[in-house]
Amino acid sequence: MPSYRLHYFPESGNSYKLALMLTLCGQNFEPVWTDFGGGITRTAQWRQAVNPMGEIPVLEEDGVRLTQTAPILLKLAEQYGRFGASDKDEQFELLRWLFWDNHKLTGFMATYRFQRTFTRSPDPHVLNYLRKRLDDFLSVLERHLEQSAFAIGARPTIADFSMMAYLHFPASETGYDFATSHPAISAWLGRIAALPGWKSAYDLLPGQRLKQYV
Ligand SMILES: N[C@@H](CCC(=O)N[C@@H](CS)C(=O)NCC(=O)O)C(=O)O
Repeated sequence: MPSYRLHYFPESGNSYKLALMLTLCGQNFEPVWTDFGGGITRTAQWRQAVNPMGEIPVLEEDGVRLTQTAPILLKLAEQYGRFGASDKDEQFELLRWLFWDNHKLTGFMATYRFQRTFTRSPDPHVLNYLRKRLDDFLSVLERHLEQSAFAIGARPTIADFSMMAYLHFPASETGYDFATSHPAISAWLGRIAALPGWKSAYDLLPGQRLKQYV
């Protein structure tokens, strides 16, 4: 069984994607809390030693450092035979939603939440722009989940874990109360939270938290 070390910070939905997948596959990992708020990931030393891309998360598998959640999730799904695609058509759908999530949903939600909640005085024009884009992306997801129980069909996959990671944080952080604004997304989040062994980000990722300004 491989040994895992996850470099993370608790508010990182990207870290949560990997922590959740490992947990649901029955794998333990050593949590390596990283001082993202203190700016360590911007230092040349950290980039040289941990991740030249300057990003969290980093997953060490038997000492090999892996980055970028989408290919890591695909690798874990294949390795453990869980939450992946069962044929070529499903694989295409999985990649389609993973790419969309990285570019649109996670990309904008992570930025919006960070600016809104964890920075001292966010620029209202920037927040407004991000929120408008997000409203559109969330409506795309809402329409899709009105027709489909999970991202690519009737069972949960890594595409769901990728897309739900930033949406499951408290409304006080995301600025969205999905139960009111997006009932299909809210019901889907509930279906994922009901999976055996599911835990929230703040249950899986311990340690010092970023200061919240809202
Ligand atoms: N596409 C990357 C995104 C990783 C990412 O953006 N991580 C954030 C923290 S959750 C980060 O390190 N951001 C630093 C920056 O954008 O400069 C992945 O899926 O791993």
